[in-house]
Amino acid sequence: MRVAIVGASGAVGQELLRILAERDFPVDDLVLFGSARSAGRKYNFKGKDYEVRLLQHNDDFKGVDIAFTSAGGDTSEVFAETITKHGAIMIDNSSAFRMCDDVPLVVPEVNAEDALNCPRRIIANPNCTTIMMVVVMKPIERLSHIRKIHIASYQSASGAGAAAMQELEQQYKELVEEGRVKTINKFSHQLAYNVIPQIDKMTPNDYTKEEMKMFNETRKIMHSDVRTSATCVRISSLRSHSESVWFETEEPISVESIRKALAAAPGVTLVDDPQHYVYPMPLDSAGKDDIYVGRVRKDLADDNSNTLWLTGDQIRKGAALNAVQIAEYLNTHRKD
Ligand code: 2RA
Repeated sequence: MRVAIVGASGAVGQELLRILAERDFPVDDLVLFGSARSAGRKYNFKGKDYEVRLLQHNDDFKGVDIAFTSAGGDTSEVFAETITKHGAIMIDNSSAFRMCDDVPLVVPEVNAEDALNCPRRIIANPNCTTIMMVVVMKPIERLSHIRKIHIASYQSASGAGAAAMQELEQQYKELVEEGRVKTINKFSHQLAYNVIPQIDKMTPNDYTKEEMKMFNETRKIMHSDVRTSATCVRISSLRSHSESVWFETEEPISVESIRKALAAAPGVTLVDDPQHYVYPMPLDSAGKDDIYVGRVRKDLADDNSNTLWLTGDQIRKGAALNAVQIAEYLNTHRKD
């Protein structure tokens, strides 16, 4: 396969290179694209160096089978036609097309077959917090329909990209060396020693875009009428997002049945021995593929609800790994 990565220098682009190599995805040829800032840089893939080309409106995508795009929604919108016009399938990590009726929104553990119906040759990769949650909610949905989900998220700097991770490290350095933070560019406030209860822009209903993504994307991926209400929060961990999730099912379900379903679910690792202080934390899930789940218990406020804690690597399953899994599914199931 001829594979392209748009946004090759970013945190997700770099993770895509690692994951394609690790999983031995059948790459016969690789083409890397980036902005004027990253054009000319070289990255190694399986022992060979590849130079980043400037993304332009030309025929550079001729012969490309799969194009992973992770350079922001504006770039995806502007270049979608250029990328797909010669037949490439674009697996897009941005939010540009996620809610379009003619673009499938796919998490392979949940709705892999939706990827086969992509008339625009675009498949959208969902938002990271949504991906992590639906991987865990799907096995529970099979026990009893989930009617409502409440979430508080704990999102690492990695969600805002490689430069934001560097900014967090810089803020801690400035605190140690100079006693105050001077660098605040990527976040709207100081993040070091702080939590920021806003991710992405505010919308007119006073929920953020990140929170509305959790509401809308969950329904589309799970083909469900579930209502999700989230408060998304940036915390000062570097990598891996976590979520506290309360979910109400149509029928009451036991903690034991949830644990059993999660232990058997693809992409999920159950780490749940609270009496011995065993539960998953972002430091444990960083660099790993699965979503880690613990603290499964009854919701004390509602007999039909249970609650759990999950954590997963936002750059891997929350972005690059999910995109590569979609490509793997297409590779084995798509006819043309
Ligand atoms: C964040 N969810 O953590 C976003 C990234 N897609 O900022």
